[in-house]
Amino acid sequence: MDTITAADVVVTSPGRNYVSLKITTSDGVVGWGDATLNGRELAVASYLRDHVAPLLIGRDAARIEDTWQYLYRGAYWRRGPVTMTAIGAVDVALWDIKGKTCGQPVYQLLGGAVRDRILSYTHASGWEVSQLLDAIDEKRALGFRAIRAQSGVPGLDTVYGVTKSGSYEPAGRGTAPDEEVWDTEAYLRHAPVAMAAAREHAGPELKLLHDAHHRLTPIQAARLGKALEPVDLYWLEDVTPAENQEVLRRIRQHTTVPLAIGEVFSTIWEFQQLITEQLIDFVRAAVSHAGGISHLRRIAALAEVWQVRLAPHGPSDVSPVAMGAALHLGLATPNHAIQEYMGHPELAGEVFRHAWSYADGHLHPGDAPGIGVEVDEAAAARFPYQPAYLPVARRRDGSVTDW
Ligand code: GCO
Ligand code: MG
Repeated sequence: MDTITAADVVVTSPGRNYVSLKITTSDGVVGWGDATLNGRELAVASYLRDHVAPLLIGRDAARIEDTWQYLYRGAYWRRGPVTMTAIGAVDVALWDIKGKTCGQPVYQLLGGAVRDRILSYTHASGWEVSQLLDAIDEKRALGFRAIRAQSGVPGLDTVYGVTKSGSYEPAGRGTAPDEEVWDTEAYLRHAPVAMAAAREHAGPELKLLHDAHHRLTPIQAARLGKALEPVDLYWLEDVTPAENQEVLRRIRQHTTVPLAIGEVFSTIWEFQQLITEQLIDFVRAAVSHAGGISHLRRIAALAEVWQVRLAPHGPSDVSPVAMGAALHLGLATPNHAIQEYMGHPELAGEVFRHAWSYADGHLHPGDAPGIGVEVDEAAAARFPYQPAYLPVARRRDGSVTDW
């Protein structure tokens, strides 16, 4: 029996913070998992170090499902992003170990490839609409056939997903979050104009996506969906906070725009109503935040029954380890639709070496045994943790709203 002999947490900040879990076995096999939770990194690091690592020592590394059940059902206080990210890291590290032990890429252990490559989308943003159109051209020149378009909003100084210059990164370094002013009405006036310009510029074939980032009430979401119907979006993302899943029924009554939701959800139970009532078209959970490959695979299987498709979250805060895991799952999952690929800071390339690759608008996990992503611990040590937070948004009257 190959038992777990060590479980170590590596926190590093090559351009942004990442938390990785390293599991070592008695046979000397090392598996890596991603435990990054943007702006709450040290909570997951502590959960793993203080409450999970001691329980893993001596366990059979091959028993991935039993370990998942032990950490989920065995903890009375379960669910929630911190717990599920910690479990996800253990799960991915154990799949990595199983793949390395068998000498197979993980997608082979999941039943083998059902597609040759994975369609990916990236981000294009511009403060002015003309800058957005240039950004779309740049991304198309890199081969992308699916692009998420975001633009600035007249009258606002900061807008989710867009910078006035340089590249966009949601988390800001510092010991407290930046505060932004948000105006939903201004956004609702401008977003349809910007997206119509993007469609007119790009022509009919480009898959265009847009992220409303949880800011709308149900009736505002319905109106935006209707207004965007002529744009023929591939999806409209996170229209409402969606904690109240009932409200999606109202939105569906008014618009046929495809809806994508779930990057902040971490269990199948949070998706249950959304999927079984066909209130969404795409499940956006990340491998790292939704309990790893073992759990996201179950969410995908439930979604398949209801013709809902999987489209995992893949911003810069999903580390190259979780990106690799998502690609193994995507290659082997029939109802996988598309993988978000925002990219990582350049310095992250010094810490994470990955077998997965991008070419011509598509991603592939590669054929290295396991997940195919290794963490260089010496390089990681050169980039110590730096406090960073996602912004907080306030309305014009000063009250806090959803970011
Ligand atoms: C996306 C997301 C991200 C999140 C970020 C928060 O669709 O990629 O909305 O940009 O804001 O991952 O940590
Ligand atoms: Mg999003």
